[in-house]
Amino acid sequence: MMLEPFLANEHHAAPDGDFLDAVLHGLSLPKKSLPSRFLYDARGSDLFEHITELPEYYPTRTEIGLLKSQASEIGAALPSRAVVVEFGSGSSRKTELLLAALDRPAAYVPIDISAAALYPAARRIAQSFPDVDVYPVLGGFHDLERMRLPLGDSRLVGFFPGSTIGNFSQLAAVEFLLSARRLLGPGAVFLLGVDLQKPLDILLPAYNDADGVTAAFNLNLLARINRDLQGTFDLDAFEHAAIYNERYQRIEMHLRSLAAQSAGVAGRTFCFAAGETIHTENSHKYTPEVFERLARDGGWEVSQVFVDENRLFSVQLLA
Ligand code: AVI
Repeated sequence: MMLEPFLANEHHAAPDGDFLDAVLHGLSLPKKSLPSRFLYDARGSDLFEHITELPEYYPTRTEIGLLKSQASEIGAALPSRAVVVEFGSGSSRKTELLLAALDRPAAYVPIDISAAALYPAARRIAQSFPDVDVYPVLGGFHDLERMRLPLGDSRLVGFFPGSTIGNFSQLAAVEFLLSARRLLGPGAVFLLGVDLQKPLDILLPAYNDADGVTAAFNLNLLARINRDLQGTFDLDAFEHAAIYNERYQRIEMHLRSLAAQSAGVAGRTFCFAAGETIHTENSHKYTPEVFERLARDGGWEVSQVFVDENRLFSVQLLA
């Protein structure tokens, strides 16, 4: 049954002013950078979906493989009659696998900032699982403090697949885990996808695929500035770059200026030296030990870790 939509912190639904402020600020910094959440407009979300199907991009298929092959172990580790709360639920593709693994799940609460993704996915889940009550929540997960889940004292299971936690700085990841702990309440458990460290010959192509889909995804940020903020970026004068930062143990995506040039945004002009970059995304890769410490700082203990046979990706159960 799909229940009436529940609106939480609507103001987090990325108003246009938010994008303009972030771009003007990020391009004024000594090291230019833009928040990765702006990669996901309608075109960016389509390109990301395409990325998840690329042969080089191992995380999605490995995580789906884990949720399928270890479904009975995962189901056995989670409570019966659970209420599943998914953060940044998007298309809810992996949710069906989790709900199918659970013993008589009671309800599903998808939380997403995009109404266009949230409601169709909520309707699909409600149809596929008629015994599960579905409460879609329109809101961002950056400010979980203000959310109140209308669920009484059910046993909650947080779900955050995809290794999106890797896109947060370690500080932001800890803050997110602490907020999730408060939102989900005592007795809750949290199932998260966490990408693992691995050799660079696997990692680098995953973020720089042969067909150039990741490059298009990254460059779409400049196209979006041109579209939405009267930008004048010459897209042919920038290239996609994905590098591994050893110190911070993360993939970084950048947009590199191929020449000395300038570009306008909403009437302001920004200058670029040849080779200068705009840093657009981090994707941290964890060892189980480092993630365990991070989880502890965020108020959780790792209780079980599910890993594929090639040790590419993990699904971590926190309690
Ligand atoms: C959404 N997130 C987990 C992806 C990642 O792997 O960090 C985003 C992405 N960026 C480039 N390719 C995929």
